[in-house]
Amino acid sequence: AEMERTFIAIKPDGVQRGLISEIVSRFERKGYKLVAIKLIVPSKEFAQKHYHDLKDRPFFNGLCDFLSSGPVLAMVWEGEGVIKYGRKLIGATDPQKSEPGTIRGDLAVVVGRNIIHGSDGLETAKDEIALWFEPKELVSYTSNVEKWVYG
Ligand code: DAT
Ligand code: MG
Repeated sequence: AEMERTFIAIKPDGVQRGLISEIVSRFERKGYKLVAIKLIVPSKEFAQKHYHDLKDRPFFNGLCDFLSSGPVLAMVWEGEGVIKYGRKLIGATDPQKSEPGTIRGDLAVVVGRNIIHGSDGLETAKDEIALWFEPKELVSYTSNVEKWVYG
């Protein structure tokens, strides 16, 4: 299998609303493998690094204040096509436009409180994993269900 890794984070709103298990279970049940997980409160400077691509957008400051306002559940998930399909599970950026059945479609209402982040491509996934995790925090292990998920 062509394994890839993506960075997924439950933002402070998702953590405060008690949606950790709901969100983790969607990735887990799909068949993806969890390779790193930690709960952290990012500083504002760290949030600005994470969202550096958006620094010229009018909502950038509020977005970084929000991301650094409380605990974030940072994760790395591994699987075939997990970067693109993870974004599908998450749904459109604006929950008003996210399809029902997606995480944001089912669990969020407005764009400023859309509960979850997922990397949008191979390069951003690499950069975001490197920003949030040290190499030793990424756990490589054999999942015994792999042969049943991938054949
Ligand atoms: P995504 O999180 O789907 O990758 P993005 O990278 O374009 O979306 O934006 C990052 C976050 O910024 C997004 O999850 C919520 C916030 N955001 C995006 N567009 C916004 C807007 N028009 N108003 C307020 N917040 C916005
Ligand atoms: Mg994005």
